[in-house]
Amino acid sequence: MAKKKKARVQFRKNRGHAPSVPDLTHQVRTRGLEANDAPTSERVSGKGELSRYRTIVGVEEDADGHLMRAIDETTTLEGRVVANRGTSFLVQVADRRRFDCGVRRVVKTLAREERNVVVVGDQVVITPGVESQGVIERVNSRQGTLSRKTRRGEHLLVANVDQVLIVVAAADPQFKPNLIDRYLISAELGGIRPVICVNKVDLVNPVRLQPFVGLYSQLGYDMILCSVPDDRGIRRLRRMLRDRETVVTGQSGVGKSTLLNSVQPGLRLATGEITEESRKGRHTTTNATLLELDFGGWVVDTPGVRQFELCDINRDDLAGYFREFRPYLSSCKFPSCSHTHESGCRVKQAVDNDLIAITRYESYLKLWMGDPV
Ligand SMILES: Nc1nc2c(ncn2[C@@H]2O[C@H](COP(=O)(O)OP(=O)(O)O)[C@@H](O)[C@H]2O)c(=O)[nH]1
Ligand SMILES: [Mg+2]
Ligand SMILES: [Zn+2]
Repeated sequence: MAKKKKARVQFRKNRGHAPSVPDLTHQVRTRGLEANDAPTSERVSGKGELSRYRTIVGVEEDADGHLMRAIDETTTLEGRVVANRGTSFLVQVADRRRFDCGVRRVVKTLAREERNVVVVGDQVVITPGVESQGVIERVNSRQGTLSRKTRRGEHLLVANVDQVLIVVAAADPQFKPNLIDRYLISAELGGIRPVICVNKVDLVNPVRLQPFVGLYSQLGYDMILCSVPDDRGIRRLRRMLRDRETVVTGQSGVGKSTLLNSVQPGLRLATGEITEESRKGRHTTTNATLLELDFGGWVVDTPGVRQFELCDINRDDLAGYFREFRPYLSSCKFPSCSHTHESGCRVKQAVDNDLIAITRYESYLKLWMGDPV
């Protein structure tokens, strides 16, 4: 450990910018400390040397907090938080071993807010211990997150996801286009690409779905029609999940687990059980679980989160989340138009002229009034 300390003192003598921490630790490990002992001019012995040198010198300039944790790569492992166990986190490392990890106190201290210090999906660095125990030493910065608003603030459900698979059923439970719109807004809020999956198409006459497929495709959303018994859409679904990090969301009973099992039988997710508890909406666990796909990528199952709450969305901003409303929003007669009852409302005119689908406008009204869908 003394060695590491010395390295840090040496870094402070230098100036410049480091692109990232891993480069630093790599340097320390492969070249030892001699790189820092020599004066600048002597290190610049070629282009490669120059860039490598720069990699080292900037370390203290990065005020990100990350550098404060000079992590010894020889004793740590990179991993992914796959589940939250309440007081600890399950972390999977590259060789698929899993460790039950606590969180180093300094990580909590460096975190901006205590609620979301570590969340499922985080890329972390751990020190493995005995008997599959470990300690989370660092949480890498997050790319895409999905959160739920609660009275106590934002609660991150999952980090580092690229897309949301919105699953609805063509029937059983009843097809609800309004629910799709609600999920689409959640995805837009989180900055995550939505994909709409209509499952159980074997239960209806496909002609009935045509208007909805047409509508959402025209709006530019990716849509996929599936039926597990008919093996319809499954191959395409697999392609859409490959090498991506996908959150699967949708009402209970629409077939999320069944779909995932047919995409990858090895997952063996429990299906069909609509427990008394979930019927009554008494699910207390909102913890996401990450499942790794054999063909590349991850899917996130979010039990107990039947719909993302939207209580924090400002009514005035709501219309902007309906992408086809946007061209009309600035030309309503009243600048503060709510597009619900006003005269001279361009949005309502567009609905009358079939330029905006009535079902989408209905969704808007429901959300505007704060109705449950
Ligand atoms: N007819 C039909 N039934 C399905 C299909 N997919 C799932 N189911 C059934 O729907 C029920 C609920 O499925 P499940 O996967 O548990 O839904 P989840 O709650 O969304 O995970 C189960 O009885 C499944 O067998 C499908 O494509 N067609
Ligand atoms: Mg399920
Ligand atoms: Zn208006």
